[in-house]
Amino acid sequence: MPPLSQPDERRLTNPVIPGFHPDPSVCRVGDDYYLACSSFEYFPGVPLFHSRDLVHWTQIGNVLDRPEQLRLTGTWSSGGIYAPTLRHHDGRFWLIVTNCTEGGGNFIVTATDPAGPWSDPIWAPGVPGIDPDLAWDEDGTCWCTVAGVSQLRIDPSTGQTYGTPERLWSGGPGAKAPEAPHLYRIGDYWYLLIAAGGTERGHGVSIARGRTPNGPFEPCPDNPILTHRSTDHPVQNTGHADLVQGPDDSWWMVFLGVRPGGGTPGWHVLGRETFLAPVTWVDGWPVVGEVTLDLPELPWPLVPGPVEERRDDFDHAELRPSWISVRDRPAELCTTKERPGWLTLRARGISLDEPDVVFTGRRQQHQSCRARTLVDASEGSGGLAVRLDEQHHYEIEASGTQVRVVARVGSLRTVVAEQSVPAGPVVLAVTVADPPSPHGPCTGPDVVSLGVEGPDGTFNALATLDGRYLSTEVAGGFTGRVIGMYATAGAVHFDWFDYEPLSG
Ligand code: 6LW
Repeated sequence: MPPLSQPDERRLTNPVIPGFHPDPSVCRVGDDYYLACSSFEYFPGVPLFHSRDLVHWTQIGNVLDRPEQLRLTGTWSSGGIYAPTLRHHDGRFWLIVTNCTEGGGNFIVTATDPAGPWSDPIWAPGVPGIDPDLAWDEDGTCWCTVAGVSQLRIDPSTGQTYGTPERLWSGGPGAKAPEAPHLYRIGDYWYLLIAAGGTERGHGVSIARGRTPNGPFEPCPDNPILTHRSTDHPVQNTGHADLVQGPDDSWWMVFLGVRPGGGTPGWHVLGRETFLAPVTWVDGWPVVGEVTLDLPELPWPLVPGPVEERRDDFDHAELRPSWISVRDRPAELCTTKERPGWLTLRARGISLDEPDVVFTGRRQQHQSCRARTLVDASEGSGGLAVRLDEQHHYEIEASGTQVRVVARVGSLRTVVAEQSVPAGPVVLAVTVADPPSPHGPCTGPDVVSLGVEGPDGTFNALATLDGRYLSTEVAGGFTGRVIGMYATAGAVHFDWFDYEPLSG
């Protein structure tokens, strides 16, 4: 394959954490910043990032990486883990989060090192609903505020709640889904930051302030303080935010947004991503600066962290933290120990349509990219898939000396192309690229080509498919595309996996 130009990942660009990384919650401890996101039906759950400059974020682990912490049995797509709040208090990291799976609920985990290990869950059955927040007042009382927006007192070390939830704020007139509350003591006020308008094109961020953590709260006269509703801004659905101070103590906001592509109504395929915007204060209210794809120069030194190697050779016993599986990842079904230097997946179901498919992938983080993997399918069937959920995925699957491209869109499932390949390991490849010009109102956001590589590295596309069917606007839900390896029969071995960004 010819060499491809690589984008410079050290530029000051938004999103600061691209790909399906929604509901960011951030906290600062001295010179270090930590940020956690939602993870839904994927295991391990709650990716955790570290930064020293708010722009370059390195994933240092996953908060929920043991089955005792995270049971996703029976979880539907976009069920599971919603909207964590990450805080540092009294020398410990505290994370409160919701498992929306039946039998789940709200729970707290704690750690002294954010890279882990995190504790087993401390369940808080008295906390209703979703989007829990933790805030401590001056006398050490901890308040848990949830979507709605209501609040109750909690002992975070036991999960015990006191009293019944008190309604704090409806989010203002006409705003549906008041959610994602975060409560902060800033100067003389307690500020209640929320999202409102729903997590789609109407999304926004509003704020209110009061003299106590329990209100009464006075809404900001300029609410919503952030929204891109009814604009043609390239970043849409902006909302679900958290506030943080930069190294120079200036204020910043992390929030989720999407980058729709194609004609009308626009399709976003990477899920909800984490963005950064500057905040100033006017008359005791935060004012959110312009959201730009090229961030302004920062008044503090940049500290780029380690960047993940594009190739994973599967030479280590533990998988990188960016690898995620659907629902669970039992060692007997996903291991690098069986054939050293290879990842072995052992099938449990018979297709990617099943919610407990054995699939290990990474988020698609760039609007154009290429993924490749060397597969030995002599003992089974499996391959390389672009997955939005169990009903929306494209894959190229090898089985002995046959490869085929399968497309699943809603209730339709089609074998799009089939071809014989020589016996032995084969390189399967997927390229996501801009749709062909000219663009019209009906043009999709991108095209997904699936094929095999010849011995000289030439890419032979078996099929090129419209990317809109693997978008949130078609599939629904809260996640984004994940590209990865899977097994649908027997054992399938993967020697390496490459992911190359071809654009931002
Ligand atoms: C989350 C809610 C939201 O619980 O979407 O955009 C939900 N905001 O706050 C799922 O991520």
